[in-house]
Amino acid sequence: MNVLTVEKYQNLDKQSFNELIEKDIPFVIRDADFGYCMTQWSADYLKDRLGETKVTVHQSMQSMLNFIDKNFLYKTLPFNEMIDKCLNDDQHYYYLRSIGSDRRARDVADIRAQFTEISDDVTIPSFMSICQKTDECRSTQDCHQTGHRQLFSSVFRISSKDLVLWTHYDILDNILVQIKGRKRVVLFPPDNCQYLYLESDKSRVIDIDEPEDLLREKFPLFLNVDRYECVLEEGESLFIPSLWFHNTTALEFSIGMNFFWKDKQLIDDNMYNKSDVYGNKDLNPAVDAFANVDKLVKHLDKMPKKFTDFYLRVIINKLQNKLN
Ligand SMILES: O=C(O)CCC(=O)C(=O)O
Repeated sequence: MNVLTVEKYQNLDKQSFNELIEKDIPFVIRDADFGYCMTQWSADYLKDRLGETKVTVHQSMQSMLNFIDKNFLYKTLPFNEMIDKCLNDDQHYYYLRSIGSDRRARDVADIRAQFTEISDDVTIPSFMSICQKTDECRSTQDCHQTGHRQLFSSVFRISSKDLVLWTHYDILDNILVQIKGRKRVVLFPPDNCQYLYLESDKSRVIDIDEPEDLLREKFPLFLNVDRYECVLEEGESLFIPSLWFHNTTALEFSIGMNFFWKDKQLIDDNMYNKSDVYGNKDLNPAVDAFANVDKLVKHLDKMPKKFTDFYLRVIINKLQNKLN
């Protein structure tokens, strides 16, 4: 396992930020100013402002959320109660990932629209060139001209101390802002996907810190990963490029948020799934390709094993050549 450090920067301007984004490698910004929230948000402040606002959270008896065993339930409760439970419930762990008000209407998470009492606390720093409702742009075309990034969603993330969120990828670039508490983030590059035992967008390797001998038994390929690590301190923000796998551990009670944006070329080329409210549905051509792989396997299975294996090898070789 190759362990690498995520670089940290400060005093970024538009140009240096864009240059770093272009590299498509995660990096941390030490001093990005997202407004009043950076200094004012605390458990008490949010309880006071958001009081009875209902939120739906993951609740689990185990700190490591496991999407295979489904070791969690969804609970809807008032915001102030959720915060108290995060801090004081020693039987359970809680995780809030805010969502849109109406998922059937394809409503995406928008922290400032869904939590209006705190909407003025959040401003996206201008060096990120993320298009805001207050900006003049009326269309993607306008954003092309202004060089704006297209904001897709903004998500509230609150978790109990020690909560671990499973390794997954998103198809959008995002900035994860850590406001209260420290958080460890481990990332794996997209070309490590063959080592991660994927099930859709998530890795079946739930405990990425298991001792090596156990990993060797259960997930031997996982030992080949390049593991990029950082601890996000309060006030730091992490750029997570699309398709980079990430796994987070709240080292303390944690308050944060993140901003996902869409790639303009992919919007223009109609690549995004229109019903995606989380930013984790694969691009349209990838979905078609997966369906064709299923068909391909069906065709191959019609033949005797000797022929199936032969043609499978020929096809794998053809695909492998495409990668090189
Ligand atoms: O830290 C978290 O709560 C998860 C963050 C995450 O998955 C993301 O920013 O895409």
